[in-house]
Amino acid sequence: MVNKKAVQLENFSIDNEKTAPLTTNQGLKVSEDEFSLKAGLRGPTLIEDFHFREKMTHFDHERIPERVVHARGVGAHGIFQLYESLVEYTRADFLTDISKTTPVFVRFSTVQGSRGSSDTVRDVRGFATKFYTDEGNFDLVGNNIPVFFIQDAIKFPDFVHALKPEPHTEIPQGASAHDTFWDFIGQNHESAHMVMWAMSDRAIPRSLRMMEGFGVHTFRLINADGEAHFVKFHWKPLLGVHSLVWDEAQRIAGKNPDFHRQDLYEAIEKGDFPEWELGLQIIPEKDEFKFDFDILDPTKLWPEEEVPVKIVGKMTLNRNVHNFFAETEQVAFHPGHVVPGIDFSNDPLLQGRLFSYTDTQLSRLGGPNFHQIPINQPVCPFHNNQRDGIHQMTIHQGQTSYHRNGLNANQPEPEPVELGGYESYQEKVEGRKIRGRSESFLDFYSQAKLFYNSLAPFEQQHLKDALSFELGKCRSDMVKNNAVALLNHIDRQVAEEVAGNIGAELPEENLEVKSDKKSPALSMANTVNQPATKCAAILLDGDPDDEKLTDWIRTLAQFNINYSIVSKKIYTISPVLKVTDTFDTADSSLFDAAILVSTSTEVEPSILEFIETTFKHFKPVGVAVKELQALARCRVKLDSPGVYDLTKVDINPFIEGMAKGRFWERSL
Ligand code: HDD
Repeated sequence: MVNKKAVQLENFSIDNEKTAPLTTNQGLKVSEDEFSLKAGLRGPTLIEDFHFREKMTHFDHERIPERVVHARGVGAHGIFQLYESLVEYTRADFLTDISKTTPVFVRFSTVQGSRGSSDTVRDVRGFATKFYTDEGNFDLVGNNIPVFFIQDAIKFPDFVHALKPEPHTEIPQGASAHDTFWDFIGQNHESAHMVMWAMSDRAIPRSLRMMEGFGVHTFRLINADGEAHFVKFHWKPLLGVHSLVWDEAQRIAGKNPDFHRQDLYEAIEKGDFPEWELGLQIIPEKDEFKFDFDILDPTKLWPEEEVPVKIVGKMTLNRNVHNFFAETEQVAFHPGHVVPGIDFSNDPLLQGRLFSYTDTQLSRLGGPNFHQIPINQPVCPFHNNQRDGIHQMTIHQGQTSYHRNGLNANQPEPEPVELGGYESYQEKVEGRKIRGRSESFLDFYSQAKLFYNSLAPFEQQHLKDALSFELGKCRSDMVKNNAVALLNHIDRQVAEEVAGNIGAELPEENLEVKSDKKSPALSMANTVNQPATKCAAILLDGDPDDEKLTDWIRTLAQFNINYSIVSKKIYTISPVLKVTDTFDTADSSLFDAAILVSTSTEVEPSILEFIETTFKHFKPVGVAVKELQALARCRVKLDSPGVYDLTKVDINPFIEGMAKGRFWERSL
């Protein structure tokens, strides 16, 4: 199957690894690139040194402004394949023609930190997908959390100013644990639902490959007869939804700040292509007012038990970028990039986004021609009368650049709707000009409670710990008290525990919203568990039994589990067994499980620490020690859940443990 986007990008690619003479940008062959042109070997550099000046000027201007939010990210190419035609709902060809394979580009991101911040910080993750369809680009610019902090886009600059590092110190980087963020939350109770998600384990994903994605807003699908349905878009990862634990996430932020981007890159290079199914929640127009929330409110989700997710296709990320800047940094998403058959709703957050995204590219990418940058070009032809501007790449031929024209038979001409021209949905709209919030948007707490109720006990505990951590980092008593006052509307017990932990006042009156409603789909405890593509550390202390080790490694490979052999020094044990990491370069936080193989009578402290933190982070531990007394000083006990004595059992139970992932029962 030809990938139209890959073919198009090839036309813009240059393989610099091929032998070619070094030239200036004017094509002049350069004979010397190490020494500037000087007046005498020890003399000053001459201004006529055009080669030096060109090289230096280009370098001086290599950086562009980072994204005002979502600055740190990583991207990959892939394809989208539809399972069944959605012709009943939409006329979009990539959602109706199952013979089509649509190229996609996805960029994942964190929100708060700058380009150089760490991957594993507590934050919402951006999940932006560009579908290069035959009818133009469709961008699904979503997050890994299905709701948002605010209801109206006019508050976005305020929210982001509060979230970002504080203006007087530029602290903290890649963190929301600070006064201005929590001040905003305490003052804006519409954030109640989202902040519960942001404090949950969803905000510290194990891998970008193991996150859900959500379009968040309600959009519209329009079919060929002009009928509309409301829709929410979901991405469901085939590997399941998994998270890190907070202590682990913080360690990784130091041990490997590139943990997520490296994981994505390596998985794709290895052929473990990440996959997500596209799911749609669909509500007929006539049911718009049937729910106990307003479907236009972006702080509300549609419980999957009430509005099932219809799985309609699959996205596979199968190619890394050739050049990070050209592709990942220059890609420009916009929720307003839609195709015929997809339209907006009146969600006031979405409406505001429709302005912001093109606007921001003007300063980030330097002008109005950013759509001509290869990664942003559609794969279908594009013609109009827009002209000139900074970095115009196209040579538009001809005399006319206006509509209507007689000189060029009115070309390019608008296309009738029946032939694929876009038509906005003809919604009837009437109203007075007013700044205000619909009363139907005023229930801030019910779904925050629904989310909390739906979590497994260990997830609830993590959420309370996260709140206590974040608010514990705040310095203002007013900020802490206000945050607890917000929690008091959601869950009294949460408010009480957090207030106790951070020394804040618990309001006298219990204002918690009364509801036992749960949505099991919201808990990560109900996700898919499998061992594939996870990574085990095999820790060697002394000379191993080569045969057994080779056998284990073969079995791990059968389950597509990655591994790394870690020892004091890097060396080759046998043609198939190589130590690739030392106890200095590896850390338990970077692996999903560990096996200790020891022939010593006393295991070294650094190795014990490795095993103990693996255990502390609830991960499976395999132990194959010659002398049990070697473990005397180790806090990992062989009878604990998820600990396997590999001198007694074979590796399979350990692999089942890796599939399960975490043994939360250790903490309860
Ligand atoms: Fe946004 C970037 C997702 C609300 C304004 N946003 C950006 C990116 C993602 C989102 C994933 C990074 C795209 C990339 O990888 O290049 N944003 C969301 C979601 C929102 C949301 C899911 C709520 C449902 N955003 C939102 C609002 C506004 C913006 C309300 C302003 C009115 N967002 C921007 C922006 C960014 C951006 C300033 C920064 C860089 C960019 O657009 O290209 O325009």
